[in-house]
Amino acid sequence: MANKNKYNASSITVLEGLEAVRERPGMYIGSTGTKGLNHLIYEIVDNAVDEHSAGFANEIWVTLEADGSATVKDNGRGVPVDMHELGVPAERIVFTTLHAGGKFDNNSYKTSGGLHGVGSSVVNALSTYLDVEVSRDGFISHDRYEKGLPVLDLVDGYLPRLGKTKETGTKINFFPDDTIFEKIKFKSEDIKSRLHQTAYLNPKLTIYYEDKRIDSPEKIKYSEPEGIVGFIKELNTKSELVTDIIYFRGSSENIEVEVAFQYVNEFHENVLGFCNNIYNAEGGTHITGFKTQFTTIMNQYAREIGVLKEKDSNFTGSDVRNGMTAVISIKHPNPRFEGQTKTKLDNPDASRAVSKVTGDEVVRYLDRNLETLKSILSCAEKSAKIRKTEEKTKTNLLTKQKFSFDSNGKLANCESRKASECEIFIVEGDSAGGSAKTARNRMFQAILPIRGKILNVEKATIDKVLANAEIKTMINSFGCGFSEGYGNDFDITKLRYDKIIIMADADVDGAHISTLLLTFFYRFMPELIFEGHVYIAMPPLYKVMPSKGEEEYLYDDKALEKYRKSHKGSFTLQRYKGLGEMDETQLWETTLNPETRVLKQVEIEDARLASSVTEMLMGSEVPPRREFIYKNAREAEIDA
Ligand code: TSJ
Repeated sequence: MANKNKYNASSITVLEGLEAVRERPGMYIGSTGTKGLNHLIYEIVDNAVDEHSAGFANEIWVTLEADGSATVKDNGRGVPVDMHELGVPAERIVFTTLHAGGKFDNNSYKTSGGLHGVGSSVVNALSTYLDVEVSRDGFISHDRYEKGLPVLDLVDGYLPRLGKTKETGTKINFFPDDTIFEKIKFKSEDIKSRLHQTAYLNPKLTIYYEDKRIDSPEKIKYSEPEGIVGFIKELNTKSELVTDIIYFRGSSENIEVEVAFQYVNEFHENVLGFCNNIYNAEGGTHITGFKTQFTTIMNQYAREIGVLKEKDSNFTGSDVRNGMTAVISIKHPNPRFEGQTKTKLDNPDASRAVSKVTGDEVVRYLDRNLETLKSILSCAEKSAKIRKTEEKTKTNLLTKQKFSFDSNGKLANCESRKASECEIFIVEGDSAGGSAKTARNRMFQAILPIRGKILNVEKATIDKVLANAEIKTMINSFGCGFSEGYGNDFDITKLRYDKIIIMADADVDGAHISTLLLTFFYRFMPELIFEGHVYIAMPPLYKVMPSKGEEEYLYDDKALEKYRKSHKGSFTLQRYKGLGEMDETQLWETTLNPETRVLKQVEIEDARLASSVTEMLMGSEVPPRREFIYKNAREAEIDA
């Protein structure tokens, strides 16, 4: 052992803790794919944001270094470096103890939520090295870890010092461990969008982003002094506005509540919840507190000004939110999360606090802004009207079309009735559908060919959606109904297939179809995505047949480039333009056979993204559309 300062009484537990992280990384960061990798940066940045929330840092620098490491720096007080329990500098507790924080920490709004906020020690455990520089008390103190363990000797009980300074702050540089992560290339688009979101949620914070991995480094300054009002502006940039942005804040039960919302001329709602700067994909008590209170208020107003008469029934919650874009951001001293992905806020006091502040402030605003009140109520009236006709349409459709299990015209069902082993492939085009029907294992694989482009459900009203032949067939094949703002008939326990696999060509049209299908699932059957039932088949782009050696399928241009570089000798290259070009054996090997195929499991962010870009994709401007699809169609993370 190189030195005696590295290990002491507490290091046994440290080793055990860090070993647990390295053995089961997914438990701590969600996955070992690109998403989990990016989480390392978010986790470190969240610490700097905490320092900002505590009132001490107003600038954060995030740099993706040319060598593949990441640097995060703030101008806060600097992590304490003085001796802590058992002769360890406090800084080492932060980086080696799971769930550190709280002990010597008087910041009451620690970001801790779900997979996030797991502690800098997790990042440390999953990095080949992590280097720390703390500027405080006049010195720059240095520390360094390898695979989570400290490698520097203390000097008279102090961390080694790199020099003197008048500044204060913390700087971390780390390199993700490539024996843990499938890939170690941070995804700039995801990181930028997360940093931008953080800037919206912290209007007094400036974040400097730089990507030095590319030839001409990209530098971006994220500063959003308008806060969540700016966030709403961005979310609504492409929409026709119906009201001004309504903004209010307040606090109750030691919880800070901040809300901004605006109505646009569209038939859906987009209500986003954040707790301590973390997005709550599954919503939670802050959202329900807002919704319940808002519905009550709007029904009271509607009766007061006579929009609803005595005999009329109340507006539903989704009526009064028809066209609403909202951001609800709360700061909670002790958040708890539940749900599939542990992103659903669970604290009952959050519901009460948001409800209280919303009750006071919305009434204060609308009493003074009658035009806005009328606009909102007219959105609600439109919604109620459509809802009532649609309720009829829906009952008609569903009663007329309760199909028996396999009487769906084009569905080639599988023989098994055990949902847990069954798969359904949604295949674009009749010819590919035909080949897939022959190639499949009919025991457990069903094929549903769909023709052309299914309806864009973001644009259509529900009766149009339900009248669409492809969509009707899908709903009936899956067997679990569907849910929409106007009622929920969805029952996931009735789902007939464990995997719903979208199979489309690896080209622009294919990407478009996938986007439309994801939008449909996201809007009408979101549980399918939440519970991980939706997949995208990743057919290969190429097959290489070397004069010596084994044939191989290659899934993107990068793989081909790599193959060209690493492969010596000649080879024949076959390029697949579409699924239709593969023979049955090839289709079986590359796309159908569970042993050899490549599938991407759809995550809720993919679907949200699909939903928000559908409009862009459907628009008439051709250039951005192509660019988007090309960029995203093949960047997908592949889970073999
Ligand atoms: F910058 C950064 F993102 F890399 C980063 C900053 C990473 C990590 C793991 C921590 C921090 C960080 C921590 N910035 N600022 C702090 N502040 C403290 O840890 C701190 C400082 C002073 C006191 C105090 O009570 O005097 C308490 C705390 C928690």
